[in-house]
Amino acid sequence: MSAPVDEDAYFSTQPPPASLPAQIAASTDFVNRHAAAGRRVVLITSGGTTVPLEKQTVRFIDNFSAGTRGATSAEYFLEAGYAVIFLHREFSLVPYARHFSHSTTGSFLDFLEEDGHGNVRSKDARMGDVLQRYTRARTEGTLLTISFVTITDYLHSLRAISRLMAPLGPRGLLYLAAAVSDFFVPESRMAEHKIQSTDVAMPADEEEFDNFDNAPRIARSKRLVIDLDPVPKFLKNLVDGWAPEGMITSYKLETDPSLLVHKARHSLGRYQHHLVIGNLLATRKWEVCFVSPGREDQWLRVGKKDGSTWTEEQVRALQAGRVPKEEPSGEIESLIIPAVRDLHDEHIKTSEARSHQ
Ligand code: PAZ
Repeated sequence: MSAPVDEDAYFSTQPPPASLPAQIAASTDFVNRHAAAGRRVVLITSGGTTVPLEKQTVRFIDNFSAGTRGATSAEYFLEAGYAVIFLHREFSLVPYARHFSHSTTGSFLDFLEEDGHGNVRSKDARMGDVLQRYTRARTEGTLLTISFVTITDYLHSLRAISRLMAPLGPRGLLYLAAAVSDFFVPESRMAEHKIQSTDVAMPADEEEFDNFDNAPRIARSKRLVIDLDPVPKFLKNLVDGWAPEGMITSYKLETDPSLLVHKARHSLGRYQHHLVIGNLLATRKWEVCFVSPGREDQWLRVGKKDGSTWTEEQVRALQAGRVPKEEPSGEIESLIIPAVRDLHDEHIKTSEARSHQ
């Protein structure tokens, strides 16, 4: 079993986001209010973290995640009676608005029409229902959205908010769906200014040696070699110290089907948390695998849009990571969230029984 990572070494050298005090104030109020009402609270992480290459950041490394899993899950958790802290990558998908934002073929304005007198109404039948659900979450104060950009912002916010969830005891749930960078450039090695691609601004006698021509009349491009450190694995700290009573669910993403379940089990063994949801990049909207201690692995698979059942051959193809021709009949989060909720019920029962012994 792995020992928790030394937090101080990381958090004292990587500066927190400027908004952290405001995030803490808003989350404290949110958690205390819902804890007093006996409501469950889920902290959802969503979207990808960036790895800046410069302090005054012009360039950064990013990943594919649009935040679909996190934003969709948030809606189902709200429907299931949870209050939701939605810690997401700035400008990634957010609950409710996700249905109309981020279109690759147009704009959210395409969902609206105007009658010639400045009055606007929706052209899309779903908008009324989505707006109602959004308004309910706003009115009841059950959705708090907080954003991050970099891997360091993310880790500072995750640590601060999960520590604040203590008053919830086992009624707190962490649902870690963000695609978190595994590598980063430590602050101490990060360039202050935009990394230059040529030496054009340098005095002639300071120009670097160029292995094609050591006296170029026109400055030529340089290669950029990036040296990244591994991001410390803080999940054990989360389990043991930051949110020890809450239920902790993490996602595991792979692209190689032969690794998925093995890596999910490994993660569970290493961090001793409660649930790992495995998914393959190509098929993540069709199926996921629940891996939890003392239970058989459970595959959840969404139906097909045409209503027919999956054949054995189609299931094998899915599990081999091949994108099916069939559209999913709905959102797989509609299966995932009730199943997580069932495990959370058990977690609460077990914790309460233990505390009465
Ligand atoms: O954001 P998205 O819906 O495009 O992707 C979701 C996901 C694949 C990032 C998520 O389901 C997941 O697996 N998160 C954990 C990634 C990881 O293993 O670090």
